[in-house]
Amino acid sequence: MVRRYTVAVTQTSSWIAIALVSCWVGCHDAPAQQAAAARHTGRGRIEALGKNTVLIHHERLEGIAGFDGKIRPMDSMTMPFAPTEGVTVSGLAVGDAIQFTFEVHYEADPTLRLTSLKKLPATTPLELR
Ligand SMILES: [Cu+2]
Repeated sequence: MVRRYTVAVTQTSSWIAIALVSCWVGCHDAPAQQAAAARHTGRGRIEALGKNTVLIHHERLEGIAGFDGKIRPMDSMTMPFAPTEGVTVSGLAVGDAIQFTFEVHYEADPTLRLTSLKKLPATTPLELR
């Protein structure tokens, strides 16, 4: 009787442990994916225009979620972005100053997706490093 009780408690503990681990993994995935889909705004200069890519030398960006879900700034650098449906690069050229919005999707390809592109006046001062 005592032995049967012990077995039952042990099994229950195992199920609770499995449930806790599942929750821990699940709870840690959820915020990272939410942060990944966040929309950001940046400014920069077009370095290259490809069929499915816009290479942008961007200014420092604030509040970008990393792979680990942690929010931190991203220094000025050059990165490739993929324009999403409806975002056109016609009328834009290499060297143009632009303002753009984008989303980061670590779980999918392409990771960096341009959701809007706007040409800025050529005289716009940009802080590029
Ligand atoms: Cu970057």
